[in-house]
Amino acid sequence: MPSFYITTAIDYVNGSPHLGHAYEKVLTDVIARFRRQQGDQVHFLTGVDEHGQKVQASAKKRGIPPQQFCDEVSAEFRALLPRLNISNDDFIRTTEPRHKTVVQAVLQQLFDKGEIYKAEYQGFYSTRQEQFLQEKDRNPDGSWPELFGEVTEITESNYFFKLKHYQAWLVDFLTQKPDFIFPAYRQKQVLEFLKEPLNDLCISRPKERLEWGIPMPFDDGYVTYVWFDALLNYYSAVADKPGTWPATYHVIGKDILVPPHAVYWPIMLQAAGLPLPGGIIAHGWWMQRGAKMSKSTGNALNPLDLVTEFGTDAFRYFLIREMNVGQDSDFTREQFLVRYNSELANNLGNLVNRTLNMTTRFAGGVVPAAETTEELDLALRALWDRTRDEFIPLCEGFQFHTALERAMVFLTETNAYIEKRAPWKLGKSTDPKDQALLRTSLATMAEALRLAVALIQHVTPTTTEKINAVLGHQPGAVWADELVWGSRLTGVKVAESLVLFPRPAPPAKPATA
Ligand code: ME8
Repeated sequence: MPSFYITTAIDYVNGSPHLGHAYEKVLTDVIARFRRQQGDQVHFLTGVDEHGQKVQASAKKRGIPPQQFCDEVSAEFRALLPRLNISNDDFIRTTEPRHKTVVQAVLQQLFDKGEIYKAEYQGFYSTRQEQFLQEKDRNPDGSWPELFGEVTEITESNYFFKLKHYQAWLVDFLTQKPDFIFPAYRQKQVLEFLKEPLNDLCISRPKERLEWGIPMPFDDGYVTYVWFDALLNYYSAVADKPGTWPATYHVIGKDILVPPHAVYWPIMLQAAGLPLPGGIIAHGWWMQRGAKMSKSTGNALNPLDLVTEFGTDAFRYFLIREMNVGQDSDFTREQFLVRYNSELANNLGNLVNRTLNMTTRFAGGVVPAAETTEELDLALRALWDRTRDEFIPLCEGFQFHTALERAMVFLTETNAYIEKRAPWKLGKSTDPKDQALLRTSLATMAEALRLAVALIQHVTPTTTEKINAVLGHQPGAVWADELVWGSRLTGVKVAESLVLFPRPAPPAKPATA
């Protein structure tokens, strides 16, 4: 079995999870489920980033020790996963001993090899971004961009990692492997960034300034810079699982691509003599009215509210259908409702209702065998073959939004087939030809429904399961076999009804005085 190791970014625990965090988990889960059903041996890791200034400050604000603060907020992040039906195999916290041990071992190894040195640093520091700034980071008017929050000038001794030494190697690596970063235009941006000379990376923080971190193994007066610590989670989580490293893909947001994932991380691995990951998938941002949704801006939506109102699968479906991986999307409730009503309730929900109702009404609830193959039937089968043959490569190329659009077209056409055949009219006729056509249409709609929900099962796993159950269908182990138009349901007894995607309650009217 080919092994496939996929990770999400690990979330800072300085606030509650929001829609952006939920999206990244769902996207990674959709890829993981897709690969599992393709027969890969998948290992899926997610987790939380618990060290650093921001977490220390948030704990202080709450007046509790940082570990207690992390325990509370991490539990909230972990609890989100089952609500989103995330199929992760592991969940890592950077305060766990298994992680700290590996971080310290890697630091010691790099120190012993001479890849880390001590030097005096004088310059500007952003606490919000936990990074040292350079003159080129200033706005044209000389001020510091908002993003950096409060910027202070400091002088201190620190440990530095020899990033500069690996710059030429990294450029060469990225040039040789043009598909390392998805989407491809982001890889070009990384190469642009690498046209400027790199500075060595300051990877320590003196304990007087930051206590909440992993102590440097060779100098107790310092803790490790949060990014150096955090990036290593991908490796530390599987250090005891032979054959798992390297990761096949890291899924992250575009804000943490350059420099952490596209520059620091490959260089850290190369310096430590570890294999590089297969690739990085950098998704875009969920926005609200043009601004990035984030904890600090205060415009973040709580994903649990939408899951509670519409159900897990509708939420997953919307995120994957709406966003073109790599680009940004504005989140609006109106757009959510449009897709919910037209694609899930009308297209899919109607096909389910019609199939169950008509099979019950005209065939005693047992799916008949198809008897005729007229042009209408052949056209729908041909559309199915095209849909499946396009859908799979689209998913392999992370074009899930277009893949789902193709699945929706197939559902729309299946509903159109039913309209044209009008089984309710055929049911009134005693002509044997009409009766044969009726049986064919019932067989066709049931088969089309079975196929469509098998196709999208990595996006809507629970819905697919529910529909298979009412169709009396037990899917086989090989996904590809499930996608072949056959007569899989002939003679099967179906349920009478299934409520899926109910109409949302209208918003409560404001109380009048
Ligand atoms: O960056 N839309 O943590 P984080 C889409 N701890 N994705 C978003 C988003 C939005 N509006 N806002 C955030 C960190 N994200 C570090 C990562 S990895 C070794 C360390 C994504 O909690 C963001 O791009 O700020 C990132 O991939 C993830 O959520 C965690 O963000």
